[in-house]
Amino acid sequence: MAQPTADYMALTEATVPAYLAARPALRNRLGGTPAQWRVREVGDGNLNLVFLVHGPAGAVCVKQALPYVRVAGPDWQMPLDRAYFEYSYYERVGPHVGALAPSILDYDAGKFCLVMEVLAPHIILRRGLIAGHRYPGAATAVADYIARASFFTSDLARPFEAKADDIALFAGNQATARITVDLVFADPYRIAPRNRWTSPQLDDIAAAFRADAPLKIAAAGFGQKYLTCPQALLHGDLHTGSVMVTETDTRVIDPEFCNVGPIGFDLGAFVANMLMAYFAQPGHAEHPGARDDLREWLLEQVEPFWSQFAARFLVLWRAHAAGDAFPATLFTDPASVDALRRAQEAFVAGLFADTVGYAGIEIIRRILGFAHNADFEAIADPDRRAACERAALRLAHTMLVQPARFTTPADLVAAARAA
Ligand code: SR1
Ligand code: MG
Repeated sequence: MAQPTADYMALTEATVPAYLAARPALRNRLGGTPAQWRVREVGDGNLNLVFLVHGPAGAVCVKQALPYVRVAGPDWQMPLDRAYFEYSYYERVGPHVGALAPSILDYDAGKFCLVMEVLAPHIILRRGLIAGHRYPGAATAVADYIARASFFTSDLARPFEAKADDIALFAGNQATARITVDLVFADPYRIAPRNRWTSPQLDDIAAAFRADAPLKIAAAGFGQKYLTCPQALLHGDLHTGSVMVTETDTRVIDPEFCNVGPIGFDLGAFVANMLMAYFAQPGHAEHPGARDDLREWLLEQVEPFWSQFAARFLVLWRAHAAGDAFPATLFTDPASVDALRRAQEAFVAGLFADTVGYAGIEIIRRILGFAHNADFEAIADPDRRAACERAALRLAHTMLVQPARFTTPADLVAAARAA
């Protein structure tokens, strides 16, 4: 399944119309004739082709896996089956998150092609933040998404057999997990050919991190947890580039790095990317202070993000405890109900600790590793960029080596300000 089949060919703007015309439901959705369809390849992520196709009656988005890492070129080969895992993830999570995910219209196993609704007039959250916009409901919508997706795929909501099936299925998504294992948890802390950073400005801190034993132990511990703690089905790459927004609507996309793992991994990815947006704002400011209000707003998102996640997760747990973990039948008398409430709160507090750790790791890998993010990359002046990145790295370091300092979102906000 992973390698190109006889049926596989990478689509182009020229071949997409014939491809869609042969799939009746998609042809009908677009309307008219293939000659009338407008096709644009818009993929700007690291891995895939993405085509937007507009016809007289409607539109579709076609996402196709390439047999290599797009941003690196054909020398970095990559199996195609990430498209299948992305489709499988949507199948499982879609019913629980509803309109927080795009509607999936078609999956073609031969061409490793996923077809979904076009999200318009949505834009990528990261791009909107770089442009200086605010999206009032985005952080809480993503929190809601993670709470629903993780709770309903955990042992709290389902018999263990269902999660065991997910573990077995998504264990096959090894190519993306390998990328995470290397690029997120290891490479930023060692000399690795794919690493890069703003140099020479950050040479000192990159070297210091590589020599920092407590930091490496902390990062490796979270790496081990990523591999050994199958709490729920994860999105696996939930940064601000995986969220599309309007002023009033939020959708989570691109779950091809999905696997079963610790819930804090998704939470931490989102928090880290909001924090990086915060640290990057001075680099985008048209004049000193021009982005101060937006910066403040970005920091203020951490608290409602966390509160929404925690509240939603606990509400779901209290209402839908149908799984083999903490069987509801054990907690019916008042003393047990009370004890369960305390255990639930302790569990969520543990998720917060994981969130802080995984957020620190995400920040470090986006600045010192291979896959950088546009928040910093779009700052043309390297001195200015490095100043923003250094502040983010300082915070990330504290998050990993002094985790006891972070028990509430307010701790995180205060430390970000101080950094
Ligand atoms: C080679 S892929 C690099 C990164 O892009 C994806 O979006 C993931 O974040 C991955 O780590
Ligand atoms: Mg992606």
